[in-house]
Parts: sequence; structure tokens; C-alpha cells
Amino acid sequence: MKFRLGLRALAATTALALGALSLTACGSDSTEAAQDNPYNLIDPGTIRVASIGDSKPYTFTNAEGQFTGFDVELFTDVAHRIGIENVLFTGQDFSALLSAVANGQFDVGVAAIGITEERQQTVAFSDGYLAGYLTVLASSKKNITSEQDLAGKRMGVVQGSLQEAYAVKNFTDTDIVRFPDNNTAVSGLNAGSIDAHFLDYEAAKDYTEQYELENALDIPSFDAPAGFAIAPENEALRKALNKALAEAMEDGTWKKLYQKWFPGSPMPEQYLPKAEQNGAESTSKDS
Ligand code: SNW
Repeated sequence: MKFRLGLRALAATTALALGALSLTACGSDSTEAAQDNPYNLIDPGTIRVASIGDSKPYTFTNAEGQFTGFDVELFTDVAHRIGIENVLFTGQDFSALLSAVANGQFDVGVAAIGITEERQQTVAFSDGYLAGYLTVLASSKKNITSEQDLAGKRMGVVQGSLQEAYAVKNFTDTDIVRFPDNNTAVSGLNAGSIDAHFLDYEAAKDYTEQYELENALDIPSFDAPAGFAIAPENEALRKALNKALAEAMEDGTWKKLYQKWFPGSPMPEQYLPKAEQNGAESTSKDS
């Protein structure tokens, strides 16, 4: 009697143990996967970033072929904060960036990409991290200082950029010429095949320092701050990046990088540590 009970108990225990084992096995499989790769990266431990090589000082390749710039350093800092050491930047045409992220060829797109509703049909975005102007860059000899001066002129835009969309809608008397990247357009500008090129403010400024070109016109683009582009289904990565980005703003890292890469540009308040925002200061004085 005792023996039989013992056997039954043993059988039951074995069955339970086996069940538990197999449960643990699949349980640990998926838990481990989630733990090893909580942000659903293409290669766990590495974050693959689609970027562009000629938008200095936002994102560009230096003489050694390394990606650097404000966006590159900010994103690298944020990636380290979520525990990813290996950040791999690859240059793409700007027009290919968002679909490459949406298709899963890259984990993130980082290239001063303005957040718009239209782009949100293709990708999800982190919170904004930079807002500024779109600038018409022109030859110093052309005397272009207003939208009217652009009538009948040839103006370059990078394909897929907000500048392209803005120009098509608003510069209706201007001949819009599409380029794959800024360098090609600026070569055209220097060679005289176009009269102006429409790009981001800080990138335009950089070209004015290199060539006989000037800032002809600034168009505010504060309603489309730049964000990191992420595949729409990767909510875990988006949330983690947002948290880390907020930390980088709050501890002054964002401010330090802004001063490093955009020296002399007015300091926007909204990305500074809360204690340094006037709004916050006056609120605390009021209360
Ligand atoms: O909308 C602006 C934003 O306010 C800030 O000034 C950074 O640039 C923008 O995101 C616009 N950037 C362009 C775009 O999103 C061009 C990006 C590029 O050439 N890499 O289409």
C-alpha cells in the first residue's frame, strides 16, 4: 500500500516535474529572448542607424569616414543610456531613409528628420529633439533675398525633404530641381546650373562658410521638430528612446551638444533642463 502510493506519488511528481520543465523551457525561451533583445533590434546588442553623410553639422562623415554631428552624438548618447553600446551608422539617400526603417533594414533613422503627419504614415517617431528653420542658400552674386526673387529661378531641393514639399506648395513660380543629397546640389549651385538650394538652416550655414554662398531666406519649421524614426510596431524601442532622450535633456547633455555643434545659434528653451527654462522659473516664482 505504502509502496503503491509511493509509486503513484513518484509518477505524479515526475509528470509534474516534466510539465514544469517543459513550461520552464518555453517560458525561459521567450523571457530570455525579451531580456536579450528587449528593443527588438535586428542584431541584439547593436543598433543599426540609417543616416546621411552630408548634412553637417547635424549628421555627416568626417575625414576618417566616421559619422559625427549633433544628431549622431545625441543619438549615440541616448542609445548608450538604453544599454546599447554598439551604434552603427550607415549613409543612405534621404529619400530612402524612412522606408528602409519601416522595412526593418535599420532599427532607427537619424538625420534631422522633421516629424510630420505624412511621415507618420510610414514610421513612428521619438519625441522631438530639435526645431529650426529651412534655409534658401544662394550664390552671393545672385541678389536673392526674398521669395519673389526666386521667381523664374532654378532651386535645388533634396528629394523627399520638407524643403521639397514646401517649395512645391509655396514657390510655385520657381523651377524646382531635385537632388539625391546636399553635396550634389551645392556642386550644381557652385557650377551655376541652379541659382539656389533649399536645405536645413545649420547645413546651409556650413556651406556659406566654405563657398561664396549666402543665406537668402529662412522659413520657420518649428511645427516639424526633428525626431528619431522607428518602425511603427517597435513601441518598446520608441518608449525607451523617449525616456533616455528626456534624461539627456534634463542632465544638460543636449545643451552641451547644441553648444558644441551650433555655436552662436540662439539656444532654444524647450530642450533644456527644466530648471533652466524661463517658463519653469516663472512658474516656480508664481507658486
Ligand atoms: O523641420 C526641421 C526641424 O525644425 C529642424 O530645423 C531640423 O530640420 C528639420 O527636421 C527639417 N529637416 C529636413 C526634413 O526633415 C531635411 C533633413 C535632411 O536633409 N537630412 O526633410
